[in-house]
Amino acid sequence: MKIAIVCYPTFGGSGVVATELGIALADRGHEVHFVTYRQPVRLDLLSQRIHFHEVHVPEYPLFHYQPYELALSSKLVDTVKLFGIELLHVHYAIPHAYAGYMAKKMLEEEGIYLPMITTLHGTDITLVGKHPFYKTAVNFSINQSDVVTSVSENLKQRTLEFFDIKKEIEVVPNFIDISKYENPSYTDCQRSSMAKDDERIITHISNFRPVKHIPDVIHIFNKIQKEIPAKLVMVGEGPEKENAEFLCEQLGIMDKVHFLGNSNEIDRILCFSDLFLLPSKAESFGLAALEAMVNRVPVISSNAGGIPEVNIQGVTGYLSDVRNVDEMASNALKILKDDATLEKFKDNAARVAKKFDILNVLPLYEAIYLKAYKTR
Ligand code: GMT
Repeated sequence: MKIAIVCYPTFGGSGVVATELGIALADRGHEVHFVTYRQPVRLDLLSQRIHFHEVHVPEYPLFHYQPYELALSSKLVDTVKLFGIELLHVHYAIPHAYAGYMAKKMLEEEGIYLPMITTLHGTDITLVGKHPFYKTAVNFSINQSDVVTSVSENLKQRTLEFFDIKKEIEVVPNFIDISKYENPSYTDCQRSSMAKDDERIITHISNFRPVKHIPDVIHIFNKIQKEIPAKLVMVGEGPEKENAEFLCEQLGIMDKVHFLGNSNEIDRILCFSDLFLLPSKAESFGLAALEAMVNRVPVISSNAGGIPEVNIQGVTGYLSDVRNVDEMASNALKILKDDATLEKFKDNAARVAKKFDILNVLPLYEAIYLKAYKTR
C-alpha cells in the first residue's frame, strides 16, 4: 500500500513509534511517506520506499500563532494526489487527526476517499487533549477517524472516560525490533566510560517534562548511592533539566550524575545500564521502559497509566505508587544488591520485552489498514 504517516519528528515516543513503524512497513514492501515539519530523528535512511515531505509554515507577522494545521492539511492533499497515497496514519491526535480530517474532506470534494487511522499516544488524551480548550475538536476528530488505535489498554479506558467516543478503539501496543538487538550495529559497550567496575549504572531517559517527575529520579538515585557505589546517567533535554542539575548540586552528588543531553543512540547507553528509572506521574505505555528492557535493563517505575502493561511487578522490575520515592529506592536496592539477583531481573526484562517484537505487532497494523481500506 501507499501510506502517509503524520507524526511529531522529535525524540518523543510517539514520533519514535511512528518512524519505526514506517521503516518496518517499507521493509515489508509498502511505500511510506512521512509528512511532518522536520525529518523524524530516527529516520536516517530515505529510500525508494521511504519518502519525507516537509511541511513548511512560513512566518507571517499578522499571525500571533502560525497555522500549522492548515499547512499540514494542504501538504497532505497535495502528497496524496501526487503520489497516489491510499491511506493516512496519524500519530498523536493533536492536531494531526484534525488536519487529517480536513485533508480527507478536501479530497472527497475531488472524488478521492482517504481512510484515516488515528493512533492515540497518551498526552494527546491525558494531558493536552482533555483540556476544555481542545476537547471538542479532539473528540470530533477522533470520532471522524476510520479506525482509532491506542497504545495500551489503560489509554483506551482513559480515552473512553474523558471523551464521548463512538468508535471502537483497538489496542495495538508499542513495539521494538528484536532483531536489532540480536545483531547490534555496534560491537563495543563502553561501560568504563561511565563508571568504575564496582559501580552500578542507573539510567533515566525522557523529555524532562514535569510529567516525568525528574526530581523523583534524582531523589531515588540519591538514596541508592548512599547504600551502594553507583552512577546516574540522565539522557534527554527538556524544561526540568536545569532544576535537576541544581538539585544534584544541592544534594552534593553532581560528580555521580552524568547529564548527556539528547541521544540518537540510546542502545549504546542502555547496553551498560543496570537499572532504569521511570517514576512518571502519567505514562500511557512507557516506551523508554520497553527500550530499557530489550537491552536487559530492569525497571523501577511508578504504576501510572499503562506502565503495568509493560513492567511486570517482581519480574522485570518493581512498580510503586506515584511519588513513593522511598519504596522505589528500596526496590532498586533489592534488584542491585547482588549480581545473581540483578542477572535474574536482566534476563526477565529481555524475555518479557520479546512479547513486544515488531513481528507480532506489525501484522495488527496491516490488518487494520486493510480493514480501513475496505471502507472506501
Ligand atoms: O511523554 C513522552 O515521553 C512523549 C510522549 C509522546 O507523545 O511522544 O510519549 C507518549 O507516547 C509514547 C509512545 O506511545 C508512550 O510510550 C508514552 O508513555 C507517552 N507519554 C505519556 O503518556 C506521558
